[in-house]
Amino acid sequence: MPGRSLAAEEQALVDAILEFDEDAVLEQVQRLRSGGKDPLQIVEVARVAMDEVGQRFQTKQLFLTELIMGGELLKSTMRALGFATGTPARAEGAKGKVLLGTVAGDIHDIGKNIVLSLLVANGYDVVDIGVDVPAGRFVEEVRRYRPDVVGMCGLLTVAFDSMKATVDALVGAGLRDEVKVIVGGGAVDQKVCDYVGADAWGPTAADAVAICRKWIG
Ligand code: B12
Repeated sequence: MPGRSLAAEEQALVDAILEFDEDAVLEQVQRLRSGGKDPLQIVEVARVAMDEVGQRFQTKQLFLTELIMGGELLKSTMRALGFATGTPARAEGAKGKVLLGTVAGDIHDIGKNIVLSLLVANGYDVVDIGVDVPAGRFVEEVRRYRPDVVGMCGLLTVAFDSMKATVDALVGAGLRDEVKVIVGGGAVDQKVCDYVGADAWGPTAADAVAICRKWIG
């Protein structure tokens, strides 16, 4: 949540996550909800904490077990907020069709599942093809499902090459002109978007919906 400092209740949620205290996390989430805070804003507060967990992991102040605990804690938070946490999922919606997956080599899916929940809530027909999805599988699913939009998620640096490989595979299969491609997750930015050859990227799940809305109504 760049550009603004956190309110006391938001900071309390960040602190509870950094202490890996699930009861306190759920209590703070409840408190923020009762105070009228939007679930998506709460996700972005939780993201501040997860960025810190990631930093501490990188600098070896935390270990893999704690990274896993952080992930589980975040999943409980998402469940408490009413977002989907499982894969794969299919929802029938009246608007356009979106194919969503985390690219090859990457299993991070918490953010992807928020994007999924939000698209479904906004009336889109979404097929979630899960995590660690090879380029060829994206191509197969585009052929089968004929989506308007392909959404790729990836948090690892190596995921950027997988995203590029997926776009290249769509070009190779003659399908690139039939779909719009959007990328997101963690460190994805405009540079990554250009590198992989996507049409757009979004910093948050809400952006994913806004961009799909612009493209397919
Ligand atoms: C939780 C976590 C895990 C969990 C994941 C659980 C799960 N089911 O997803 C576990 C423990 C499994 C894990 C494993 C690993 N992780 Co990890 N992980 C994280 C952590 C702390 C949080 C990620 C997260 O869920 N954030 C919260 C969600 C809500 O944010 P988000 O995904 O960015 O999604 C938001 C937006 O980006 C957007 N969005 C998401 N997807 C999409 C898609 C589209 C199309 C759009 C438009 C928008 C969009 O919407 C969301 C809401 O706004 C990050 C740190 C970080 N800064 O992200 C490290 C991090 C991503 N992990 C990292 C690493 C190194 C690993 C491991 C390699 C560790 C290891 N040694 O095994 C493995 C990799 C496994 C693999 N092959 O993928 C590094 C990656 C470094 C790099 N540059 O490559 C990070 C950055 C930590 C760090 N600083 O070192 N990890």
